Amino acid sequence: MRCFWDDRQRDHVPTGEFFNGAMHPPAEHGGRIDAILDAIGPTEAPADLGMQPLLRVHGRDYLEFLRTAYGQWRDAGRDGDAFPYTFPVVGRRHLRLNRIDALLGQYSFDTSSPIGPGTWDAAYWSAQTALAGAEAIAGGDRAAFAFCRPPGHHAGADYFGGYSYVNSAAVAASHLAASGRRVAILDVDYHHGNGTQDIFAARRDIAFVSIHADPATDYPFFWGHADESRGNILNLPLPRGTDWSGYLPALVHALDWIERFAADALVVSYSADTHEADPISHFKMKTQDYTPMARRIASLDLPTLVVMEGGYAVDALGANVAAFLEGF
Ligand code: SP5
Ligand code: ZN
Repeated sequence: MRCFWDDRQRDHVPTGEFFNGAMHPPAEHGGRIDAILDAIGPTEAPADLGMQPLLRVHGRDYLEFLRTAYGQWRDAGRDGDAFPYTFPVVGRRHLRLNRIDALLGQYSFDTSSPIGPGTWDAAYWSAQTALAGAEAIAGGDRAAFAFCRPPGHHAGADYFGGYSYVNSAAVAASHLAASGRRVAILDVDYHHGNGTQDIFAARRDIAFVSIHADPATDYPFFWGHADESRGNILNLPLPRGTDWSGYLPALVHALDWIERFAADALVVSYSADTHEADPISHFKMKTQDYTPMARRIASLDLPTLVVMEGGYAVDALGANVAAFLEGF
């Protein structure tokens, strides 16, 4: 299987994240990178397809904000990473605001996703990496792996959050759909892929199914409930403590639903944060479970792009990714 990676994805170097009333070391840190690269063998660098494929998913003003946010933060006299602190919960109407703190809140939904000097470049090349994988399966490959980092599935059309800035899986899916394919997205990250769901909520040619921790107990809390399912959206929340025996029936349900959608291509938002050792998550998957999981997905017999999302148990991360890719 061809694997894609761009070294500019190293340029996102978060210094901390805020939750539970305190700053913590970032779960999504650069140590994840070599753990995965060492386990998957040679990678190819993506071509640069430019901004147009990103603009199918994200607003121009949002991308321009992301590109310039850190510079504006520095110009405002701030040190360290940029963080939001005030959010427009009353309504996200389109106000033309200038102050960087207003913009950070307008274009985000949490305080765990810092913007540093290299965040834009890393997120841009993460999307290009996903596009390179999409091109590989469009060209006839049965499966490809896009090692995207930072992750993307929490980023919406005009917001960042959940360590996500540009929604690489969504960019790849809409790129595949632009040439007439029906595309299914299967999101197996521990956390609900709220950004991807929001981006494609009004689409008929792109379906989104997510298996994740019940948002009644876990981040991102406000999305991912079963009753959001409709038409092209299926949410399958599972309780904390779920292991492979509890996960499999949900996966079978998801795969049956994808078959009924009659997709031409599949994008998998893959994460290893369902692993039992994950420091911020509460499922009980074991490394050896990821191979049968992938085999089940491969049994759909669709051209499949695997996009890397989360996974924070660095000591197990390489083995978990390799076990998953082994199933294709
Ligand atoms: C891509 C992805 O997996 N994003 C996840 C973002 C989760 N951020 C919320 C962090 C809150 C973690 N609380 C953990 C408590 C650990 N004791
Ligand atoms: Zn996650």
